Amino acid sequence: MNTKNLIISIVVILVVVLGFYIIMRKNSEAPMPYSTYGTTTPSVDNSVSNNTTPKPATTTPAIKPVSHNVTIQNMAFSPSSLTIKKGEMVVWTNKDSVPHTVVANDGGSKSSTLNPGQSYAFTFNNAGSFAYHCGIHPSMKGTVVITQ
Ligand SMILES: [Cu+2]
Repeated sequence: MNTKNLIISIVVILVVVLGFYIIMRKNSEAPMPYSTYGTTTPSVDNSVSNNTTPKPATTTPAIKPVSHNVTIQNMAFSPSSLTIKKGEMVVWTNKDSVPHTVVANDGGSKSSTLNPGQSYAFTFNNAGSFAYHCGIHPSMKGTVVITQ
C-alpha cells in the first residue's frame, strides 16, 4: 500500500511537472514566431515590390511592339499618311458601317474583309513606303512611311 501510494504520487508529480513543461514551452515558443514574423514580413514585402516593379518595365517592350492606329471611317483611312519606325505595327480598325479591306498597291499584302468593328494588324519590318488602298472602294487610299 505505501509503495503503491508512493508510485501514484510520483506519477502525479511527473504529470504535473510534464504539464508545466508543456505550458512553459508553449509560452516561451509563442512569442518567438511572432517576433520573427514581425521582422520578416517587411523584408518579404520589400523583395516582392522590388521584384514586381522592374518586371513590367522589362517585359512590356519585349512582348508588345509599338503600334499605331489607323481608323477606317466615313469611307477614308485616318490618318491617311502615317510615319512609323521599322519593326512597329499598324492596326487598322473599321469604324465604318460597311466592310473595307487594306490592300497593298503593289499586291504584297492584303487583309481579309474587315467588317464593322474588325481590325487588321501588320508589322513593318522593312524600311520604305507602303501605299495601300481599299479593295472594295479603290478611291480610299493611304500611305505608311517606314523609317529605319
Ligand atoms: Cu472600303
